[in-house]
Amino acid sequence: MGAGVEHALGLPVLYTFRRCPYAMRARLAIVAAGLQVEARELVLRDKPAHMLEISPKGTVPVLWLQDGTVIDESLEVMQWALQQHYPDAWLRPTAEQQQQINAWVSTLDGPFKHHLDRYKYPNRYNDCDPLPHREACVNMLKQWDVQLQNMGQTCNSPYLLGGQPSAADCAVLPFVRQFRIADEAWFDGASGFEHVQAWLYRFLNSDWLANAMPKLPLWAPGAEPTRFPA
Ligand SMILES: N[C@@H](CCC(=O)N[C@@H](CS)C(=O)NCC(=O)O)C(=O)O
Repeated sequence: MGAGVEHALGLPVLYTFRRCPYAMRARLAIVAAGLQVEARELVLRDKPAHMLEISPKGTVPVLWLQDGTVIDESLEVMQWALQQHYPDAWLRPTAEQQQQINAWVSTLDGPFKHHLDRYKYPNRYNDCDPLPHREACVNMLKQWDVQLQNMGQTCNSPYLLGGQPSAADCAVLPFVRQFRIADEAWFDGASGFEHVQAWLYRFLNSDWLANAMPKLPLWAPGAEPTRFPA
């Protein structure tokens, strides 16, 4: 291990990139659980050697616990955070609901992300027309729209699994937010997924999201450690 990379604050270390939806998923769960970590903000084109040493696959988020355990999948970081402290105001999924969450996560991390990248960054791909990819994302948004519509029959502010937030909202939110950012005016004026729009706007105005999205200084070995949340 190189110098200046140890757990300087006595807290777990989170390698993170502000805009990455997977890292956002991890930060949202850490905030919801009321935990604190040392956040090491990076840029993807210049990943810290220590991060690559503990997680050679080179994706964020990476959580490095004080006992040396490495958790380098966003869903597992989310589960770790919720195991430390389950938020009082959150719904606890039944086994059946957990299966539903897992299915949604597979959709997000698989086809949704595939089409989102091609919609948002068509220039990175050969001969890529973004609009069919936007349409493919919309078709997936519509399944969450039906779900939110059904949940809204019993409460005024529906979340994906009922009247309270859960890991489902935490996992889905960063991706829907990123989909909107690709063309905010289009998203805000689009029809066919109004329940998803209303659900997203509630989060966009929430302290939860604001607290999970601070602008952090770039980390380098030996840098002043940054607490997250502050
Ligand atoms: N399955 C991983 C995926 C994480 C992922 O792909 N993160 C992207 C950033 S959004 C990344 O680090 N990509 C590496 C790179 O672009 O070099 C997870 O859920 O944590």
